[in-house]
Amino acid sequence: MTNFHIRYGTEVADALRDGRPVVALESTIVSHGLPRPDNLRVARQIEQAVREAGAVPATIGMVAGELVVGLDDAQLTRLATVDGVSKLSVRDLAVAAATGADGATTVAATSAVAAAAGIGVFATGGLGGVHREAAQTFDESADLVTLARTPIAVVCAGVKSILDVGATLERLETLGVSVVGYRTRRFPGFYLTDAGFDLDWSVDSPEQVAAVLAARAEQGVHHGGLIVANPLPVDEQLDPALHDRTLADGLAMLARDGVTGKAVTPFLLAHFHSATQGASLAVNVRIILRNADLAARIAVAAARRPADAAA
Ligand code: PSU
Ligand code: MN
Repeated sequence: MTNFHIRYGTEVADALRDGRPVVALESTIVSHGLPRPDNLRVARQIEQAVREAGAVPATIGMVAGELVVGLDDAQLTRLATVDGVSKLSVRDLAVAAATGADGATTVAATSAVAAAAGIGVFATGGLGGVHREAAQTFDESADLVTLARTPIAVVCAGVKSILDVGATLERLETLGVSVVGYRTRRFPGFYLTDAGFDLDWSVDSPEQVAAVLAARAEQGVHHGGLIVANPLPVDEQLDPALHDRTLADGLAMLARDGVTGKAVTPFLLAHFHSATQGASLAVNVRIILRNADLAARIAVAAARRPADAAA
């Protein structure tokens, strides 16, 4: 390797140069969040959803130490199928590059890299947040502090219900991360439509999100992340009773097996996928496809505004 610069997929490089809409996508959901072999198929479907809504997908990840914005199909396949792909947060990016690792970027790392690449909109499933028991374990996702300093719109279905949602919303407020509901004033809980908390703000259209981004740019005030919380329709959520049972079992297994650190989130997601016989997987896929579609429509609306509104 000659240098550690970001590598761009050709299509993404062209779109960024021409000011066409681009949507960043994370790779941890592919390598660690979804089971094989569905993960690769879903990763391609997510990109397709972005394309169908008129934007260029830029899935971000690290291949043999190269930080890539816009993985090609061979690179995506590699991160979805080989063993030993590391889960990379922001703090891991340089170490992984210098040691030539294969790695998948979390919400935190994807946001940071996308913003550095000049991409203003990112679609994911659910953010990381404050874990239950965090008062003892101090387990709070780096997604939160990274979004505090990273100017990017993140379309997600709230934070996973495996977390302490109330504590996560409090931390987002402290950290100055904007949170708006998409056509709702209730914060979604990923698998569940409503996590039980009110939101101060709601937006009704991709154009309105683009207007928020434009207002940020024009006000000149430094802003970090803008969370656009896009809930599943009630009839598409995971059955709440099944959800509650599965979560209780998963948390007990976590304690029994002594799982800690960055293994916690993949462990709980895998438990949900197996314990619900794929019901949570189907919900997870619907969430991410809907978010990819909305993020692409936001990127299109932002690119249509006269100034560089996505900056
Ligand atoms: N949401 C999902 N699947 C995932 C994740 C989130 O539906 O795999 C990943 C994201 O990459 C997120 C990470 O940034 O989990 C959070 O991990 P942690 O709690 O260790 O920060
Ligand atoms: Mn953690």
